[in-house]
Formats: sequence, C-alpha cells, structure tokens
Amino acid sequence: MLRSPSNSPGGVSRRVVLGGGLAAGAGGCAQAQPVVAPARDLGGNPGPGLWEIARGRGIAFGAAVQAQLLATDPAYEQAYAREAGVLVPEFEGKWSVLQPKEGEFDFRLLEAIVQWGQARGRTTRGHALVWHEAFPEWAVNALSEGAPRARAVMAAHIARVLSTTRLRIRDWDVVNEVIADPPGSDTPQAEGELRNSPFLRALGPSYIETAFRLAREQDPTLRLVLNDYGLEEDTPWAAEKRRRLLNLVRSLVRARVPIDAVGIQAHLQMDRPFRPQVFGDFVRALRAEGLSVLVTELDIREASSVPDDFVARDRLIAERAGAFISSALEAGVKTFLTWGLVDRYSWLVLEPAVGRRDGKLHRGLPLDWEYNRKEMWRAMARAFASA
Ligand code: 9MR
Repeated sequence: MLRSPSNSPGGVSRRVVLGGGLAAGAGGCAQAQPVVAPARDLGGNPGPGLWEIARGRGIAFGAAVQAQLLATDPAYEQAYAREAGVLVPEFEGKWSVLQPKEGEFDFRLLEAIVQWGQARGRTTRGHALVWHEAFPEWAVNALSEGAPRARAVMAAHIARVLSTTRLRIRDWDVVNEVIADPPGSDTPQAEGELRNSPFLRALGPSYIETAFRLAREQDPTLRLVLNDYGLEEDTPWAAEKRRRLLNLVRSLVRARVPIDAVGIQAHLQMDRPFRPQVFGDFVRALRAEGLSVLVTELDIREASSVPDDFVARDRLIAERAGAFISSALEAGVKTFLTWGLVDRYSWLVLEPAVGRRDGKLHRGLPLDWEYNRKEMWRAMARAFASA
C-alpha cells in the first residue's frame, strides 16, 4: 500500500539511506541555501535555551540531529549546545546505517552523537529499530525468505543494537510508522489497519508484539516506544489514523506486550485544522492505557496559502506550534522533540515536493536559516515556561 501523498510526513517516496559512514552520505544533509532571513536576536547573550526553559518545568526538550553537521558546522553545533537537551539521530540509528550489510554493524555515527551529548550532559534517544524505510535491500530480501529467517534477522538486529547501546541510550522507537494510512475518512482498507510493510508480509501482525518482546529481553527498563505520524489534526483522515493506533495500542496492552510509550511525530500541516480538544483527548486516551506520550518529530509544514512575508508567516507558524505544545502539555506530554532545529537543514528543504510547493523556503523549525531564534522559538519557550 502506498502512502497517501497529502498526509504522510514524506508524502513522496523518500530517499532510502543504504550506506553508513560520512562518505556514503548518511542520509545526506541539506545543502546550505542562500541567506534570506534577516539576522535578529542571536547576540552575545542569547539567554537560556529551550531545553533549559523546559527543564525548569520538568519537561525534556530536544531535536533530531545529524552527526555530520555536528562535526562540520560550528554554528549548527552551537545551536544544539544551546537549545537541545535530548538528541535524536536523524539517520544514524536507522537500520541502513547501523547494519548496511548482514552481520556488519557500524555504530560510528550513532556513537558520535551519543558522545557529543554525553560530553555536555545531554541524552540521546534511539530511532528506529523496525521501520520499512532506511531499510537495506539485503534485509528486504532476507525478510522475503520465510518467517523463520525474517524473525532471526529482526531479532539479530534488535539484539545487537540494544546490547551495544543500552548503557548510553535508554529510550528507543522500537517500531516506527506501523499504522496503515487510511484512504478516506473512515473506510477500513482491505489490507487491514497495519501498514503493508516487509515485516508485516513476512511475519504477520504479530511482528509488532515480537519486536517489543525482543527489545524487552535486552533490557528490563529501557523505554520502548511505538512511533507514528498523521495523528494530530482535526480531519477525518487523522481521526481514522488515531482510531487505528488506539486500537493497536489497546490490543498490545491487553496482551501485556512491553510497550512503555507512544511517540506522536507531529509533522504538523498549516493547511489542516487543529483542535486542541481533539488532540488532547487522544493523548489522554493513550495515557489512560498506562502509557507515556512523547512528541517526537515536531515541525510545521507550511502551505502555499501561508503569506510570503516573514513576519506574517512566522506568526502563523508560531501560533500553531504554541497551540499544539500547550494542548500536549495540558494532556500530560513531558517530552518534546523537533525534527531538526534549524530551518536550513529541515528534511522539508531536502524534499521540497513535500514542503511548500511554491519553491519558497521553509520556516517550520524554532531557528531560522541563520540559526536565529524566531517566533516559533518564542512560542515554544512561552508554552514550556507556563507549563
Ligand atoms: O528526516 C529524515 C530524512 O532526511 C531521511 O531521508 C528519511 C529516511 O531516512 O527519514 C527522515 O526522517 C523521518 C523519520 O525517520 C521518521 N518520520 C518521518 C521523518 C521525515 O520523513
């Protein structure tokens, strides 16, 4: 089943990372674009970063990061040092980077992020053990060679990754994007409610439960997370996706599968309505199952209808971010991660077809193209400070 182009975070088939190592381009960082935004408030004394403001209220804030940029762009590194208390590898924890060939593991890029964080008292969360993207060809083939082989491959990956990282990474997206995209408002698909992934085809729906149990076998207290997208907005499509996810989560909880939390990606879209009550009710329903809820990949995808003018654009983006974070906080979310920190390296820039379709630059992260804090940053700071 293909993703619905208008609803998926990717919306187009995404580039799949097949190689590890810097030279192979571990996911490829965005090219720097021309300077377009006026520098505003960097100054010599920028004051506390988002993570410190959040920490003061018992909230964790962090962002997806790219090891290659941390190592090569000093302004990027400073921005992370200032703003991010939690780091998530944007590519470096994915299967294609960690196990590009069967049995050949490469933790160098992931460890680079972990060590950068440890040196500054920051934590790293893991993303993602079982995902149909950034999944190498050899593994796709192996999964098609029958259930015993598929299970062994999945078990070996989970065991090796968790046993190698468990002392340093205590929080993992065990399965990512397992709910099928609904084609319409509430019409269940013929294939069912789970994504038709190589894992589902090889092992059936129980692969999700198996992945969590395998992860728990490695460590009794690691936080095990199910992460998904398209759950935030007040549309029939998102309502159906929420229903499917709740359905799955409830069945996992009933079966005593060791799941600790749900990650809500929150790739928000400006052209979709957002209702705090609807979203808050969803978070509360998940928490009623005894799970934590994390916001794992927040960014704001602009619509072509968003005005050209930076001030007006930034205000709209900030309003959406503030409303979303406040409703999540009110419903009990305590961890917030943005998918990147700086507009110039957003995946929405890398893949313009899923971003603004008018070729305009993206402004959906807290720091602008010149690493300056913008209205979205201030809206987030206000939301955290008043939590
Ligand atoms: O931002 C990431 C993009 O640059 C990569 O090409 C892609 C494949 O590795 O993954 C993107 O990150 C995705 C994340 O892992 C899962 N949720 C959606 C994110 C944006 O597509």
